[in-house]
Amino acid sequence: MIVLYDPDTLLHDTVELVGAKIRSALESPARTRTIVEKLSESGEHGLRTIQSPLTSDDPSELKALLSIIERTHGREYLDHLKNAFDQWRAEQLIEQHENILPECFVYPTKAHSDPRPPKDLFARAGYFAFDMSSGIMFQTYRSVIASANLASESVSYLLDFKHSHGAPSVFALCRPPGHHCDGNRAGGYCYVNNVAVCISKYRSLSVSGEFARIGILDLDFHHGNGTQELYYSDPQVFYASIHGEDEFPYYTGADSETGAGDAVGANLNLPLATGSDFGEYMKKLNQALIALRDFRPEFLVVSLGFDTFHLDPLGSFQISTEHYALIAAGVRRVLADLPTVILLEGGYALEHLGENVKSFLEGWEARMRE
Ligand code: OKP
Ligand code: ZN
Repeated sequence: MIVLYDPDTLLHDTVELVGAKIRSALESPARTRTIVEKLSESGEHGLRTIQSPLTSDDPSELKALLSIIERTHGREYLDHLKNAFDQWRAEQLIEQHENILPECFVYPTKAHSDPRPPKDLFARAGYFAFDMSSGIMFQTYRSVIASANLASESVSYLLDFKHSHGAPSVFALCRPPGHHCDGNRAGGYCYVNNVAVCISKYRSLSVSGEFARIGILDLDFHHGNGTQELYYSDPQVFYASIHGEDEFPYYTGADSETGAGDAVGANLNLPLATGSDFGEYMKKLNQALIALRDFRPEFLVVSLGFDTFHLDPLGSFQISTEHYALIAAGVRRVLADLPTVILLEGGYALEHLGENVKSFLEGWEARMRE
């Protein structure tokens, strides 16, 4: 399988709050570094390095990517991601090596439901975020753009390979991840929704365009609240997620959330009790796969998190390295002829992340050779 990587995704390196302490964020450049190292040493996966449009000589590449991202994210939000750090520097609120963390968040009031962006820089950091796991440092924007570009490029690769035999698939080593953010809010280490980038790109390139039926399978330990929100009323997009029950992001992910309007029935949440084992996980996975197959999508995006691993610091399922091959083969068995883009989301057990990714890719490809 083709694996896409961009060294610019290593630049973002921020902090998070744990208790009352500020620590290096678990979502770190070392995650991608260890995966790339593992995949290069085995050599059997087609690792390709992509150049971010921010470092390209051709300005039309950046313009094209931004126009895809802007189908999901507001201009003002994107400008905030791009400029907030420099604005804080100009006002001497922060040192070059420091990080912006939001503090005051928008919350429901009886007076109004949709407040305008505030002028105050501290307030703006909170307006454009829903939690404190979305720090902004001086190179955050470069990684966010590189990550979104990998998502976008994965769709180009996929469509180029459509004539090759069997259903093509591409794996993008996105970082930062994307499934927690919606159009105007960062959170849960996410800034731009890479799944949405794939979908917009697919709609812009494919023959079926806006009429394409698209499936999303979210296998990260955490519910993809951002992705769910973006497609909640979209009857062309089916979102299925297996995630830890009552875990972060806490306010979404219940099985009662089934979609809105014409899209009722196109959202499937399968919360799973913390501590669940592989057998319990596979029951939910098969439910998700059958629902996706019955939706008859022509294109699939997998949000792939490895924080379902038994040693993950942020997850609590009992899944081991060998299980990832079985999970991948299971997906491939039920959704056999679907062109698929796989996007990296979470996974924080650094010492095992590389081998877990390898196991997944081996399971995926073994199934393809049958
Ligand atoms: C992102 B993804 C430590 C708590 C971290 C955020 C979890 C984000 C998970 N301060 N809270 O879905 O893997
Ligand atoms: Zn996660």
